[in-house]
Amino acid sequence: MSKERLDALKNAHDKHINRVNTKETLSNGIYDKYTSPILTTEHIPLDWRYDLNLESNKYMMQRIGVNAVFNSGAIKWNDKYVLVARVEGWDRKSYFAIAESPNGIDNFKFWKNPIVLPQTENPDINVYDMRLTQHEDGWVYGVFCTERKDPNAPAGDTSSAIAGAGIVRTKDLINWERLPDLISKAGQQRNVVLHPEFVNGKYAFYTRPQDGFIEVGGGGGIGLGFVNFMENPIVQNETIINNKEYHTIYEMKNGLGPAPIKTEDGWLHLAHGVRNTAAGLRYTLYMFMTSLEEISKITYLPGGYFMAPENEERIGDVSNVLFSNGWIQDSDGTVYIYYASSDTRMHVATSNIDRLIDYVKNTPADNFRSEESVKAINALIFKNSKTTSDI
Ligand code: M1P
Repeated sequence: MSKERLDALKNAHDKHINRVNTKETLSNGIYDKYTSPILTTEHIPLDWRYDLNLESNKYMMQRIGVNAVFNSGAIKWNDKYVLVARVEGWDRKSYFAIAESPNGIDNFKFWKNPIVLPQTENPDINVYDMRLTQHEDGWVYGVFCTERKDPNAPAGDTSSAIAGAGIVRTKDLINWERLPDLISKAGQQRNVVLHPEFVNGKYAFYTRPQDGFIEVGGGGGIGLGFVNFMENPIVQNETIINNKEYHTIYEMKNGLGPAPIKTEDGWLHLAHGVRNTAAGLRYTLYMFMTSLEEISKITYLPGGYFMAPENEERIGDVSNVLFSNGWIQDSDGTVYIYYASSDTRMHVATSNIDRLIDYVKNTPADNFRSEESVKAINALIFKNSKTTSDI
């Protein structure tokens, strides 16, 4: 009986990880989405979850469960599309695990073991959302959120936590060296990302200072600060470069996604914006571009969201959420945008550098009032009336 069950589990798992993913038809022209998620709990190897010995597991029951696979860093490595996924167990603890695909779209398979993350003197309680940066200093850095119980929480408060930025680096994605956590003036930090180049000889970090664990409070916005030495990462001159703003898709908070991509026109950024609704927080993705000469200067900021949860993406552990902390630019200009839906599963969308530059440059900016939005539509209708006669 359990032998049959084991065979059935193996078959189902093989089918799942070898499933072909196809492009959805008729996209919005900005990017293409795909019909299937690329990483789910079903992708987790059976030997991470089951005791495969029929004697010690006569019912072939799952011994260790996985609740969700989401928010993944991404890198092209040895010709493979590699994700450092956030895997969350039934016990609520997240950890990192690497999955790779030959084409970036499907056939993602986890490496043999999850990453064993070295610890600092103050061990992490929970870790998540690693951003990978291939830095010009020769290292691949992983910057992630490390969460620990708030030592000042009143007795009986068993939820208050402090979020900070943990840092690791590697040259092979196998051996990870832990560096000290980022030190900044903000009470808490999440969504911290390392810029891939030195700026005036310093490391540049995008930050998201916040007063509380969920609420950014009086702070917030995407910040930029500088660090002299990664071995002693103290952020200096942290300033906000992209603030939260009333009546936008990032009214309540925002945070940078993956490390930016360098183009001839500027640095392309992908970020998430959060607004409140009667049904809770809604997370969507947006883009902006910064100047090559002055990376703190935003040169283009399209209005509204770039990507929002659709159909089944809307539903999950934390519904109505899209979150991205990984993308890959290929040598032919293709950009693989890896995003998670509703803190539950991973997806891919594809675009290319030219399309994304066109998007950030030519999408009307948010002018913060309905009347202005109508003006933008009417300007487009007018332009079309002059240029198109046969639609
Ligand atoms: O639940 C949605 C997201 O919430 C957090 O993002 P932020 O710090 O911007 O609110 C993160 O915990 C992220 O992992 C999660 O997907």
